[in-house]
Amino acid sequence: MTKNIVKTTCKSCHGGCGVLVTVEDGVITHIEGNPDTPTRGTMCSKGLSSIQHINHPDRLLYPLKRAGKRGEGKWERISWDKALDIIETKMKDSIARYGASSIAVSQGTGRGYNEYTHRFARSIGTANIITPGYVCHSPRLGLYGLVTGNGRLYCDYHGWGGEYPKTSISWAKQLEISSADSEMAVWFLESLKHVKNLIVIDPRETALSSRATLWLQIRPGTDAALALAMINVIINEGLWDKEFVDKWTYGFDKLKERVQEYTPERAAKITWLKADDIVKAARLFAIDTPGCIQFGSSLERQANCGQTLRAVICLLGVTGNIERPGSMMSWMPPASGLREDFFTEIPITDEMRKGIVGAGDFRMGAARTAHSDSVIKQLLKGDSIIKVWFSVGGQQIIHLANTTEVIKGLNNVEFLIHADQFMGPMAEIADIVLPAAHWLEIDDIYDMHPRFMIEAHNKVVDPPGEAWQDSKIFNEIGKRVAPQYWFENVEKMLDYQLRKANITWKQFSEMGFLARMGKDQIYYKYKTDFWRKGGGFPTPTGKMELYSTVLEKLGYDPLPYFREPGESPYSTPELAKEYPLILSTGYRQPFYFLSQYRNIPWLRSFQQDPTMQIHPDTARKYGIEDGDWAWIESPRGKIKQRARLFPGIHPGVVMATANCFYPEDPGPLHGLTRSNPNVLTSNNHFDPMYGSPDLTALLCKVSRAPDGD
Ligand SMILES: Nc1nc2c(c(=O)[nH]1)N[C@H]1C(S)=C(S)[C@@H](COP(=O)(O)OP(=O)(O)OC[C@H]3O[C@@H](n4cnc5c(=O)[nH]c(N)nc54)[C@H](O)[C@@H]3O)O[C@H]1N2
Ligand SMILES: Nc1nc2c(c(=O)[nH]1)N[C@H]1C(S)=C(S)[C@@H](COP(=O)(O)OP(=O)(O)OC[C@H]3O[C@@H](n4cnc5c(=O)[nH]c(N)nc54)[C@H](O)[C@@H]3O)O[C@H]1N2
Ligand code: SF4
Ligand SMILES: [Mo]
Repeated sequence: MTKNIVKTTCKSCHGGCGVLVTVEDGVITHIEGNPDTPTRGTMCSKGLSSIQHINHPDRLLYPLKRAGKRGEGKWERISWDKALDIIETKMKDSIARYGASSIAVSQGTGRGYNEYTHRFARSIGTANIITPGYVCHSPRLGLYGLVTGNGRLYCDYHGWGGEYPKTSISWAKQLEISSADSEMAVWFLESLKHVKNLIVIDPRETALSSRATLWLQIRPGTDAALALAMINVIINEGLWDKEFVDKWTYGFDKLKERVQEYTPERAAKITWLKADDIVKAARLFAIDTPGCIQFGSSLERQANCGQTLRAVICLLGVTGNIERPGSMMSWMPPASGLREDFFTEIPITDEMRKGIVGAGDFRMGAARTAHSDSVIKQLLKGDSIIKVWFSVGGQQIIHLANTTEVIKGLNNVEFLIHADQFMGPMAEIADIVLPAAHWLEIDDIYDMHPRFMIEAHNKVVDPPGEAWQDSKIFNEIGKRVAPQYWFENVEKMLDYQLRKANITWKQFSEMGFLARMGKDQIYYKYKTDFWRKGGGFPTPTGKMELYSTVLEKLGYDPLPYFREPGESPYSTPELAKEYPLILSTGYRQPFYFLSQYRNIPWLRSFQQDPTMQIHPDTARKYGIEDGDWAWIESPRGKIKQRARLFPGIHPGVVMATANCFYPEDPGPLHGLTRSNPNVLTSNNHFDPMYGSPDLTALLCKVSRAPDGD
């Protein structure tokens, strides 16, 4: 018997935990965390269940071509050569007839192959890249960039600069579960040992709120009002960081004027919080510095997301919590440089920009990518710019707002190619399905961390059947459609991405990860020549722009403000009479990753059905008991989830599990419309900058759903 242990990196979520995999006679028999990596040997149930995942009987094994009507479930097995021939012909034909913008390239949440998605699109001449970024992480990056000139701000909870955060705010975030958006549960939880004040801002009690100094049970969608009121208190009580503000910020006086209307008392009415608690939170954050804020993506799933994030970033500015040990940092990348270079080296031309769907309406997000909901609206109307849609991972059919319209729209796509590991709803409606490999089956570079680290996925076993890793799929199609940008093989492509670090893929694979940590990071960059000679931020004014000259030029309000969600008891009081409860949907489950893993028996055993959290008093009012199926209805439709009576949720709010379907149900939809809250969400009101829809703050009503109804 041969037995060996392979070091690799998990990407069953965004976390990137270092992993040790035991292989006996070519078969994986055990997976555990690798203590000699930055994640220190920690892993969660999702990563640990990967043996069930890779050996799953439903894995896609071969390229498939649709044989019946769209969605009928009839498939013909074809060779990779044939699949590539068809895709090449379709893409070239579409480019010749309609221009390259007629091709969309999409993915779901970050899965480590983001760089390939973007490079592929740009290489063939389209910027119609469809990703969930506009409700997840991208607005944050865009606005950090706008205000500080540097697009990446993350918490310094490592103590590398000699200090830990004294006040830590978990704002619309469940980092302990999500390891989300380039921040990691393991480091965050460790930093709590050093934290004096933990502030949790969440409409629900979470694992952290019970140990928090202060838990602000906010009304969903009103975070901007809270942030502006906190700034109001900090300024009016003279608690701001005078040295930082005077020397390094722009527009303080205008911000001071703006926040006067957001008194704690007014904000309390908007947010359903106590004015005293708002004052207390402001004082803690301003006095007990350094402080940092974990930004959760629920802040981005709001139709006021741009100004909400602006307000929270200004809160960091007035308290001087930028670039200081224990505050928010823009990390220096490892020696390989930023991995984005792999796609930014191919510029977006004016012609590509002109072809971006939604660019005219949402200028902030649409500089580089398409606006998903506008794509759907065009498809519905039948005047779609997009003819060929190349989808690699991602379930737009599940994750976009207003499922009824999304299903109709997607069925109007002329030609849809989908690469996945399983025959989920997106694959079911495709014309060509390509089988993709799992992270245990690939050689690749991974970089979901706060950009100070890249890690190696080392292939442990071969993919099943004829599945290919995503990078190979991109490379092989790329070679046919835009050969000048693609590589002889995947190894050469990986070598190319590592060239600045002066190492080859083989060397990197041995190293396991490459990081710039501890003393190698530079704090207070704005006090040095790092961004600007003589110091300053890389913004037009050289300062951190509390008043944004960039937004002003683009025609947006340069100062942050609060705006009611598109549907709420205050913005649509008539509607609220019929739909009296607030529906929120940002409720990540520890055992699932978005719509993934409901087909993994061990993970499914922890939670059979999607659940909605509801306050016991509210449930009683509607005759709902714990464990009952309950209807949740909005003006768009109705779904069922199992009720979880939970005293920790605000009585006026229900929280539904998002991104769900039932893999075991028949295709093409696999029960997608039964419980997925996007049946209820609206694609009619958007953030003016990024086009983000309200997914966390809508109106609904609930009732008991008799079993089997
Ligand atoms: N109402 C509501 N809607 C939401 C959200 C919400 O909170 N509420 N959240 C939003 C957010 S933040 C996001 S990011 C989106 C997420 O939405 P998606 O990222 O689209 O999430 P999934 O539904 O998990 O779809 C991922 C698909 O990719 C496949 N896959 C996984 N790994 C790989 C791989 O390595 N290669 C390939 N080729 N395929 C792979 C999986 O099998 C699955 O079919 O949903 C958004 N929609
Ligand atoms: N296990 C697991 N991990 C995941 C995922 C998963 O599905 N499962 N998904 C991944 C993805 S794509 C993402 S984007 C991240 C998201 O992960 P996070 O950014 O951590 O955010 P969420 O879990 O979506 O929501 C966090 C909290 O926001 C609260 N919330 C809802 N609405 C509001 C609001 O309007 N205001 C405030 N202040 N709070 C609100 C919710 O109650 C919830 O507790 O997680 C990633 N990690
Ligand atoms: S936290 Fe994420 S990366 Fe780590 S083991 Fe779990 S799924 Fe894998
Ligand atoms: Mo996300």
